Amino acid sequence: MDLRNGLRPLGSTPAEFEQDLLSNLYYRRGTTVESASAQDAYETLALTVRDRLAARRARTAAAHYESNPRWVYYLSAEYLLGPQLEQNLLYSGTTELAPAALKSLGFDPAEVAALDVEPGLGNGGLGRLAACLLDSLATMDIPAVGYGIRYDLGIFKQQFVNGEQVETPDDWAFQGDPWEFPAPDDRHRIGFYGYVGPDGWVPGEVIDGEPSVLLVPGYGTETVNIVRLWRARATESSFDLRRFSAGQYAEAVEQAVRAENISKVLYPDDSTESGRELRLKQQYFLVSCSLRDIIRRFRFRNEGWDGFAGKTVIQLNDTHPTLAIPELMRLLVDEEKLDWDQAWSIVRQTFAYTCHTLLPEALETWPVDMLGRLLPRHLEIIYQINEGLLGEVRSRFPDDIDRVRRMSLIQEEPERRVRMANLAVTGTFAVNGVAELHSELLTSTTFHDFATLWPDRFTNVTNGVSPRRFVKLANPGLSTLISSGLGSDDWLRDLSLLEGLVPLAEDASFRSQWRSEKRRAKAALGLGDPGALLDVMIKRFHEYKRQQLKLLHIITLYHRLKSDPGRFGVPRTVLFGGKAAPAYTAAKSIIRLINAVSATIAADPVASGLLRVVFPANYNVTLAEKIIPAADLSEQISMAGKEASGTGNMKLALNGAVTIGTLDGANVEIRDRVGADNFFLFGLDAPDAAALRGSSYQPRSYYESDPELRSAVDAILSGAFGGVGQEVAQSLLDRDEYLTLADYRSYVDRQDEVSAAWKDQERWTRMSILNAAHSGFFSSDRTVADYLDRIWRAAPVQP
Ligand code: GPK
Repeated sequence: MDLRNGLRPLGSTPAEFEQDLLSNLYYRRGTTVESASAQDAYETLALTVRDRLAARRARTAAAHYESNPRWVYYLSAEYLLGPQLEQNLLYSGTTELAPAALKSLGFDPAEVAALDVEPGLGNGGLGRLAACLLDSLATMDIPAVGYGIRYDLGIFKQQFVNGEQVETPDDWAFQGDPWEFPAPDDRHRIGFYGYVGPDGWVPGEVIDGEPSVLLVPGYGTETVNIVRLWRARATESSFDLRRFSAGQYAEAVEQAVRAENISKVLYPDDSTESGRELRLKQQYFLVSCSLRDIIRRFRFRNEGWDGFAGKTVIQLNDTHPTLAIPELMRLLVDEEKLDWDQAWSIVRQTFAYTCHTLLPEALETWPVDMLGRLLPRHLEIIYQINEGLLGEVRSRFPDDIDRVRRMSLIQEEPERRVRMANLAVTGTFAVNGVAELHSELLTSTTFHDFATLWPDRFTNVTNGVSPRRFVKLANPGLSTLISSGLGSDDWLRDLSLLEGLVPLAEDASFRSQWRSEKRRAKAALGLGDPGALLDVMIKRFHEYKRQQLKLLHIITLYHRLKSDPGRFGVPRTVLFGGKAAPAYTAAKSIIRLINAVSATIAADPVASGLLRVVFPANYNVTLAEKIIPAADLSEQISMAGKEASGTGNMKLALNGAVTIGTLDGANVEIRDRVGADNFFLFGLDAPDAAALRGSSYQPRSYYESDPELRSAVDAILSGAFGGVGQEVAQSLLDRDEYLTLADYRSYVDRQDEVSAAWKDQERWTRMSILNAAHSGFFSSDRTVADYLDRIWRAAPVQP
């Protein structure tokens, strides 16, 4: 059957959509209009919208089958997909149809839409980047599949109790997930533990990986790609009936529970290694299931192994899926009986690796003992890969023992550990950083030895964000204004067209409409005074990102207000959003202190009208879509040389926020494009910051010589904010690992210029429009185009 035209077309009129809703309500939900709950209505709507995408999916799959293309496979432990309903309404062209049909059936569209829960299957930037890349791959008609883990519990929900972060589980799929297609027949059996016998690995424990599929529609095209998420399932034999009959109920299911724990929970770590065996199990589970699936798909249209690397590129999203390298070696050598060299050449042509960090503590390593116990054959393979690597190093650099020690896949001291980043560089044909500065620092520092050995392997692909998600869906009002200014909405598929807004920055009536959109977005956030400058810092909490610097600025503003209210610059609302890893005590202290400062200012009648600090709990994609359109000022204030790229910086600039930032990550490229006049630069650059860190940095000397800084720090130390957060100030004085005090003066002075610029609203609006106009480069479509050109070399297939 020809799937391209063998399907009955789904309705496109309101009456037909209503009919489709009704049949899903009856036949798939098993209820009636009269007895349907809001949840019934939501699930029915989701199914009705999903059907439309599924029809496109079938046509896409047929086109892919026919053309037998080269595939891009994206392996990622995290995907922060964001709310699915609004996206799928937009991408299926039913944004207007659906609420009208719901209403005419007697449902409240707003109540129904509010039931959509975002799958929080990621921590932060890395997981959201994966989602933006999938969006762009589909939009650009590239045959691609994302592979990940379907965690039962996503990133924890954050609450504040007495200002402190409290984590609760995110049971996101409690009601089931109507967007998912379970595919239990595509299970794969995965082993762990055991020993290596004469015929290869004999696992001591087996579990099943069961996939479900989420549809990933392209915008303005027929293509619908997929992401496959694996869930761990106990095998049939794992239930112990004998024990159950003996009344040992817990013991009877113990093995099953242990197996299914593998996909139980997303590790809420960001950039630091958790060191838990369960996490290593998750990583192996992901790659083993995914590789078998990739091979299964290859076999649809291909035989043998000669063509495999030509038809397949597998992108490793950070080191989390690096075990794919020894796993593919094992499959090829032990199971497919290829010789080592042939297998290694296939592996080396198949994988590519994206590094997302510069923090040494974020480079994953695993104890040799643990890895060898869990995956004995993989450890052997890693040793053999290491022999090849070190042989090459020795022949290129004879007698350079120190180099051999640095490059080895095995760290010897203080404990033997496998260095996953070194393995990832060794087993791939391309390694990229995620912004120009980051990629330069990778080759000059983190991977300097490897870049010396294999210079051609290293490249840069600057991150990007989906304009559909972060402009069109997040900011419909501004999107309409942009389309009317540009005369079409083609910019949603070619973001460089935003340059056409440049002349409109000089058009007073356009500026006034632009301002109205900002005010509207602020009003929607419920932030009171829409005339106040909305100063936004939204990102994970980490000391290198320096929320504590923003906090010192707030306290300084507060002190100025107290001493001379008449002299105060402009009304400001400072908004924080973000979570701290549950075990990251210092970051949690900063959160607590922010909430305490917020309360102190709110309780002060002199200050509260002019300065507000708000910190909505549980920052996630849903909340980001509300905050980003409203932001006037974007805080990108990490210590230079620490933030790999940042992507919030791009989302905010695209929505007309002006950046105050250091020369770090992609800030550098944003400033280059929007122009130095439309960007508030401050602080040490990466070389100067590294030099200061390398010398004997004395944070106290800054404190002692700057009265405003001193009184801000003293206020915290003296307990002026509900008596909390002294440890934050103390650690700044004693260590200040990220040079907060060194950058304080330059930051505060720049903020004074921000306030002065805000007073001239026409000038500010011009800057705001020019930020959006010059940020077209930061579309994830451009990022995908760069990956295609530099790494993936895959071509579009139109359904
Ligand atoms: C980097 F190493 C990591 C990590 O574990 N999680 C994560 O979100 C971020 N990142 C970087 O911190 C950002 O600079 C970057 O924009 C983002 O990944 C996407 O590349």
